[in-house]
Amino acid sequence: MTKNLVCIAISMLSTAALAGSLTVTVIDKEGKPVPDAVVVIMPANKTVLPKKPMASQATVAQEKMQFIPSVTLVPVGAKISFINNDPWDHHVRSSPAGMGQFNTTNAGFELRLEGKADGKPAKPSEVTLDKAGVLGATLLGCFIHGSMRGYVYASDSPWAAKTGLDGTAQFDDLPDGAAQIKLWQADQLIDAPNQSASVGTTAAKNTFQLSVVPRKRRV
Ligand SMILES: [Cu+2]
Repeated sequence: MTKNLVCIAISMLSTAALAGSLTVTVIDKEGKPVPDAVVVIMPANKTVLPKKPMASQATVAQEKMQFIPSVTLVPVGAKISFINNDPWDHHVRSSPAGMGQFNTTNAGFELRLEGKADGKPAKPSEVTLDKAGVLGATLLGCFIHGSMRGYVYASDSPWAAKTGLDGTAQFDDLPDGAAQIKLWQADQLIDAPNQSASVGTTAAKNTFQLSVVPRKRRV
């Protein structure tokens, strides 16, 4: 009986230590919510991991001259499958996003993706993001279709999320204590400075405001 009570007490304690919630809101220069921004939390306590880890595999489809999703968030070391669902070919290439444009000196990946034949499943091509320098944002483009733009963001912190349509990213089981918050958004050329948060019994809220209004995606 006593032993059981101790067990319950301990489990309540450990739940409390993991109950820190943090909401990060991203708004643009005009105060409107920004979806598809990547929020990375770096807690001072690195021993606690999320209950639901990020998937180490993701799929980026090419459909109607777009990368879907336009921003893919994965942990470093993840595998990405590229699937061409268009009937025409794509020639996907990558470049560190901070460079602003593609150039020939960077050693990104290149994938020739054949158009999907009628009635047949598209063949996926896989890339593993295990190279040094893959951390952060990678710009995806296409040699054939210059308008195609997409991003893959590789996070080395297990605590990372994309903002939803309401511009928020919600973290519910962060370890208590200090944390740094890093923001990345495709149209924000100069990264906003990191913010500090204090995760604890009261729900923490942080807001980032971009210095730009993100371009609307071509539909
Ligand atoms: Cu293309």
